Amino acid sequence: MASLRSDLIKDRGLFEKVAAELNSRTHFVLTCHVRPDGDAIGSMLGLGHALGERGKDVIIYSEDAVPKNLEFLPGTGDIEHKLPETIGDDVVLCILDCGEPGRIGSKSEQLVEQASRIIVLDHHLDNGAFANEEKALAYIDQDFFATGALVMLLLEHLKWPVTKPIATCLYSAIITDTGAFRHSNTTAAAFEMASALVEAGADPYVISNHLYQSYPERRIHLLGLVLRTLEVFDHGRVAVLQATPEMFRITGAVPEDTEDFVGFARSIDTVEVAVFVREVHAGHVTVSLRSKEFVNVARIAKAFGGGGHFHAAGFTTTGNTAEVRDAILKELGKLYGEL
Ligand SMILES: [Mn+2]
Repeated sequence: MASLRSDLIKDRGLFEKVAAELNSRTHFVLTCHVRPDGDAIGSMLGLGHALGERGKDVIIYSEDAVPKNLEFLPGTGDIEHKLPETIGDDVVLCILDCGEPGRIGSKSEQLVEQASRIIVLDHHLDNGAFANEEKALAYIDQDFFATGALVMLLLEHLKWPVTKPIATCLYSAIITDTGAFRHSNTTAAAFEMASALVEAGADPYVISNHLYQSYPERRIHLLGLVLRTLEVFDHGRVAVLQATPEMFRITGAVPEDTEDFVGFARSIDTVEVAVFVREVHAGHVTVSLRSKEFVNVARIAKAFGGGGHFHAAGFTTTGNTAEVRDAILKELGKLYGEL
């Protein structure tokens, strides 16, 4: 039986070109998008370990710090957060989980200019940012559930061994981007590849404990206060949670502590649209929006200058939490009527 995962490669020619470059070149700079997540860090480190084990010279660069719950991934201590003036001659720049140079951060122009070759491995919507860049090979396919999966297929194609550190990084990438196999992108191939990574040494229990069971206590104190703000509208179709500056002050929590709070609003059976309104400093509000089926929350976010995907979007604005909540409900009514 053909492997489910080899069916994922649609552009064999491009895929093989990318693999050949990884194989033949010796100097690499690996990077990913700002505010990196498990797929960005996991795919970058997974590829970094593999290249390093082939004796290649690898710099791993992320403008932003590694989130606390990802610090366990092998190699995070070697990630550079400052870039030297020049990255050297004949360097291949590999951009992972990011198809837009601007999303690398403030050093994107320097990196793109100084690289002699650019490899883009990504699964976000391709806006053609590298289409006219002659030195770029951009393998971008939205049907991939994680960039880490694309990295794994390249390593298999090259017959490079998937060691335990590589397996740990790539498994974490897949877990993160499939929402631990709960998102709509979860396929049989995702399970097949995760299974192969567990065989190669990834420990699902240890990794899940790091990813989902290692929060600071203050997060749960903040969550307690936030859950008490729950309001539902439109016969339970819309749920809103809020965090005020006072809640952050009382609990000592920081913005990162609110990761996926919107998921608690979304988890109500009747809910179609979930809203989390976060005001860390008075007057500055960040909003997370989620939907389950038919509401395109990116349209709502766009009305406030933000963006995102159909089922997950967000924006920042000014005002207090109550004002912003009212404005969102009004916009939702304008776009969809009563849900
Ligand atoms: Mn990703």
